Amino acid sequence: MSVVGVIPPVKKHLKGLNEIHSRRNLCYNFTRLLLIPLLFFFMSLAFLSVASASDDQEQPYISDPNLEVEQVFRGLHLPTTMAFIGPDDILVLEKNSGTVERITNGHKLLKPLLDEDVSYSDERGMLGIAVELNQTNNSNPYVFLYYTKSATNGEKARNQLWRYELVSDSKLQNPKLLLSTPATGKSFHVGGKLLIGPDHNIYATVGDQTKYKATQAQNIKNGAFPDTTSGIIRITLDGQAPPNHILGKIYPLNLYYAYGIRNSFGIDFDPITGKLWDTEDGPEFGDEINLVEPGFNSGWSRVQGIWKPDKIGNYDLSIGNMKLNPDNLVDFEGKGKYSRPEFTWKIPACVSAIKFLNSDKYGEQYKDDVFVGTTVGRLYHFDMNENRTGFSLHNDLNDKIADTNSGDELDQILFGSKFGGIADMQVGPYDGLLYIVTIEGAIYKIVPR
Ligand SMILES: [Ca+2]
Ligand SMILES: [Ca+2]
Ligand SMILES: [Ca+2]
Repeated sequence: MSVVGVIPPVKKHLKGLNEIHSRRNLCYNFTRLLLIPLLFFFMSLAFLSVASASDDQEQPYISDPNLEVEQVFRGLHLPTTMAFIGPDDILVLEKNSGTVERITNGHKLLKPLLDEDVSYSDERGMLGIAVELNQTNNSNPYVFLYYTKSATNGEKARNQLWRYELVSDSKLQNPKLLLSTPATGKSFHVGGKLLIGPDHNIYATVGDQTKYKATQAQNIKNGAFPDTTSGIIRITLDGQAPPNHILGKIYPLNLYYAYGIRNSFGIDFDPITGKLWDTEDGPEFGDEINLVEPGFNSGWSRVQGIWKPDKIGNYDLSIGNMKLNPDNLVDFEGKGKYSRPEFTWKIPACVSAIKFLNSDKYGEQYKDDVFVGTTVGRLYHFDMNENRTGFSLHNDLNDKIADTNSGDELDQILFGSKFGGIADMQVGPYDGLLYIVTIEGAIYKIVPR
């Protein structure tokens, strides 16, 4: 999901325009999907259970015959992400409604836990959730939310991280603003995926917000000081900068865990090594999976995937030369370190969520493996290499590059398909199963047959 809002009108930019449209067509775009939930509502009247309709090619499926897809719920409106608060008890966000909904035992509560006034153009809206259940004695669980607060009398729209308390499993109260990032560019590449780390800090992805070549966090040496965009932000549960700053002392550079990121909808920690991984979306090329060490520089806007972006009009969108060791990057006095992706797609794969399966529910062969969802309905699976610094890949993928999107080349990592647009994935903390929420409004779980 990418794409600029302003399209250069001049004829010589037609190639760029076509590429913009091809990207739009390749990756689901929230704006295009406004009508789809309605469609699915009518379809859901016909299908009570997805799993039983296995002969229908448009139903989601897993290629391993020992596993199958079961529908948990259908009928959400543009959900973006979810979090468990108990067994069969899920909080899920609706992007445009600005609501936090609760699905308990396959039923949605009539009244949302929260209904915020959000700006929801394009990739803005109610975007991120993380839950910290185990607070100190007798205190309420924390629910963290990332959303685009609507413009109000004179105040511009802002992308904000808030902390709420979950009271009686039914209300979100005592809001505390932890972080406010400028919604300065266009309304794409907002990010907003949230995650609580093993260090009990909260991590948030914030894309470049389509404000190109603006800051040092986009590897522009004479650019503006980083402003919390184009990175992975790490902040304490009280909204403070963690004491062990990575890239510099000055706010908000002291919040950055990683930078050089164009657009990300997925982060997760390896349960074995405790290291962070992300997925990143390129423009017309170069979607990525990265091992994100502290101070990781992903290279944008100098490199995406392993290719240098070529200029079209004002925007670097089309694929340029291979750039394995990009030079002239911003390194914040040696503290930032570039590394190439552990996997990259030459043609957009439309990557979204990334999840480590920290359970043996599907057998030993999947335990602690990586799963990556896409907004075109594909689900990928990766075995880790021996020291878990990358993936175990063979044949055409030995070079860490998917040159095509064909099943032939991707066979070894293609795990499932036809999910619609995968918005988020979670491993159920109570049953160890992989749960998938789709842009079309369904929640699925993968179960052993
Ligand atoms: Ca990168
Ligand atoms: Ca495995
Ligand atoms: Ca290859």
